[in-house]
Amino acid sequence: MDTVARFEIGFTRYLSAQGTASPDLPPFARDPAALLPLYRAMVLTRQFDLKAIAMQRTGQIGTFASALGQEAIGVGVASAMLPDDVLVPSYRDHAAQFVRGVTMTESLLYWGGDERGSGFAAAPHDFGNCVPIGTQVGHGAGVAYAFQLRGQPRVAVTIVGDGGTSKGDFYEGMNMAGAWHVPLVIVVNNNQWAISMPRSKQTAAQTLAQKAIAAGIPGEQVDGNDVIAVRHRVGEAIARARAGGGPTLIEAVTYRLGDHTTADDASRYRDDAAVKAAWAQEPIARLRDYLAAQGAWDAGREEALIRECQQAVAAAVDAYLALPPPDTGAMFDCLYATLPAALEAQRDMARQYEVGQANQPGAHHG
Ligand SMILES: Cc1ncc(C[n+]2csc(CCOP(=O)(O)OP(=O)(O)O)c2C)c(N)n1
Ligand SMILES: [Mg+2]
Repeated sequence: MDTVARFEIGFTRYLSAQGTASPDLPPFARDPAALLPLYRAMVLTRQFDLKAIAMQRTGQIGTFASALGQEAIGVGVASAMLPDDVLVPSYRDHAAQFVRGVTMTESLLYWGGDERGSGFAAAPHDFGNCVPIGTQVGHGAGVAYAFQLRGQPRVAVTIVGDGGTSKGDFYEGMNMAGAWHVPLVIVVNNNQWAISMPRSKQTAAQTLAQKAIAAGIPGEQVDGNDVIAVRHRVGEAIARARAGGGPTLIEAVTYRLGDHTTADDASRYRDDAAVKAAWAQEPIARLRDYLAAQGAWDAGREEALIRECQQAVAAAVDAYLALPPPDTGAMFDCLYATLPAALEAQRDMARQYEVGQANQPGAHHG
């Protein structure tokens, strides 16, 4: 048999788990001071996650999906984008959203079940959170196709989970992006789990990056716990897409250190030892160690940063709690261009139960 094609999957890491850097750092990362905003964004996300989980536990928001351990993916991806690019996220991408200018208050509104949490003042073209697994890849391909048709030098960036790559939507979206040669970057957050389903049981493929090969587009892996690698490789893919070079798939290898969401208890299906081992790889400590070794960080600055982030989170929570409730009709407004009659009836009924509504059924003393 002759060989008609040959493929390879590359892997990029600059920052080791011990916080040492390889000598060939990309230009943006050569000045440690330039890495401080990335570090801050990761720390802020972690502080936000802690608070959001506490808020779910006390009934102030609904179910919440933490990004614990995966902060480098969101921060690396979003910091490689231009403001005019469009982020098409999953539900675990608030690290990326915050870098894009989405506020923590908007994120809390989303998790509080409020429609106002799906529109972002500072990133008006970015998509809202996508909960159906993998469908955002098709949305991203469509956005990128629109950019191509309009001749705009913009790039769509979508983030999908490892589990999402087992879905038809993923293959279909990626296939169209390849066939149309559109400016789309697909980032796979391979956090090793799709709720309780481990990566090993989701696919027989050796890497998730190689799924790109079938779509005729470049696929590669990066260490998803190395913010420098994520930012650099995603940046290269974005630059290529912007220049007309078509889509790329980047698999960022990381680990979901927390539960799937606040509705999950991961201790029921996974080993403490594996989680402990994964903590030794996590993204924030390695960048902190690197910055400290460069003389760009110390305990005093760490303490001040944590305090500053906690204050920013607290202010966002205050703003969230102070907002008057949305209009009762709002939850129906964004569903259809024209609301079907059955939902119209539900909306009318919901209005009758509005707090403060004089003719509320059950408001006998009104
Ligand atoms: C179409 C669809 N099927 C099933 C679900 C239920 N579900 C929610 S999260 C999840 C696992 C997703 O895993 P992964 O893509 O790896 O993302 P992660 O949660 O790890 O970020 C599933 C199956 C869903 N939301 N959408
Ligand atoms: Mg996953």
